[in-house]
Amino acid sequence: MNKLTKIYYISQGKSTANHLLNIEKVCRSGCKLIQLRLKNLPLTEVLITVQKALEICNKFNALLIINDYSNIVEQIPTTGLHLGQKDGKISDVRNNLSDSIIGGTANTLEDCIQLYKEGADYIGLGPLRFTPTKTNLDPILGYNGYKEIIHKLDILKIKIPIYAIGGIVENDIQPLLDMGLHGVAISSLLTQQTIEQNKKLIKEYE
Ligand code: TZP
Ligand code: MG
Repeated sequence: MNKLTKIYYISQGKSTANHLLNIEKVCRSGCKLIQLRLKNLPLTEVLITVQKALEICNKFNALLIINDYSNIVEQIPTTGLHLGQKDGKISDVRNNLSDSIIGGTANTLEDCIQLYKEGADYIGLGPLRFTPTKTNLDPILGYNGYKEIIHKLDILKIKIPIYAIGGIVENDIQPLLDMGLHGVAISSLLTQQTIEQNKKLIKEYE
């Protein structure tokens, strides 16, 4: 089965305990692709949280992708890695992470081409619209931004799974998939909805 499912959860929370509760809830809802996105925390707390997140994901047979910490992913080859634009090059870590899925963040066509050349397994392209979930948000793409970038990648014959990200609501999902996006990376919607609502949404895009 392709591990890169259409619905990709990006964790959020006021504390690491809250991140873990949200991850458990979204796993319980049937999501099989989870990113642990921790910011500005001491390494020991990150390590402990990664272990706990991994236990939850393993229990639900979901793939855990860790944002930022390539050293941790090296120690746990069953996890994947996501690198933001300022987090180093995928090509620099690829050799040590031959078994892991590695994704990168993009905001422009040029970013996508670069990530493709570096050997990314997927791209998170965004933001679709404003979202309070991420600080220092890149310029907003809107539907037209995605259409233009996907069209140009098509002309260049560059094929790579691309996830739309940023402020995504349920009504965006089908139009984005129809545009040629591989999937959607969502934080707030899945964090805020009930498990029942999430189950219905995730089942629809299995
Ligand atoms: N990168 C671009 S937007 C974003 C990230 C991590 C946050 C997406 O969260 P939400 O709550 O679905 O807008
Ligand atoms: Mg990052």
